[in-house]
Amino acid sequence: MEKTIERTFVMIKPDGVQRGLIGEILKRFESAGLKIVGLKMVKATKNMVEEFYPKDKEWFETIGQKTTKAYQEAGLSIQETFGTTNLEEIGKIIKKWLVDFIVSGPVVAMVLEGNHAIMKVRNIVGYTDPFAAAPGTIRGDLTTDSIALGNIMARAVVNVIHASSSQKDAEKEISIWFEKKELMSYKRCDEDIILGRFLK
Ligand code: IDP
Ligand code: MG
Repeated sequence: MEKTIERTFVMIKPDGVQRGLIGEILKRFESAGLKIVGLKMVKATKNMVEEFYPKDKEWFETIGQKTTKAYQEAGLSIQETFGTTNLEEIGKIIKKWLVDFIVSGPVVAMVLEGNHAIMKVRNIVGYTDPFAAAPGTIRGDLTTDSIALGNIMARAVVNVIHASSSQKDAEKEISIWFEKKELMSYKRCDEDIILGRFLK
């Protein structure tokens, strides 16, 4: 297999399932030429979701940074909502909201395979904050929540979908949600065209 072919983990969050968006989302990935190699509906446990989302300082701070940026742009006070401006502490508070959100209903877990699949899927998914996500992306087209509103209401941003953001995360996330035997190997009938192999 070509070295640029990757596998990535994607989860349709409870809001996406409850709004009947499973088909619309699968269609976007399938049309882009990504191959579904694992797929199931899961009611996740708290432990599983806590393990799934990172717990390193760097990740907490990245979340804190996104929040701070959204707050500055909306002219709101971080201190007032979170009682702190420390990025790591903000990240930890948001992770708690996030775990409660993900266990609130069934999710659809999947593994997608394709050329540069990790970044390709992130591009199709769009930016974390649906308010700032580009039109054409899943988060830009299919929802209107925002980081500012989520924080004011003390809940996670309701943004339809999760996708791995690096090779390392993809490997870890796939292993949390899927057993090896649940991942399939097969050939899409249009695979040679999608990957340009028909020219060789
Ligand atoms: P990503 O889902 O685009 O990779 P991350 O920074 O990894 O974004 O955050 C994970 C999830 O946490 C987001 O998809 C969103 O549901 C939630 N989240 C992130 N930042 C905030 C926030 O500032 N307030 C509330 N929820 C947030
Ligand atoms: Mg992430």
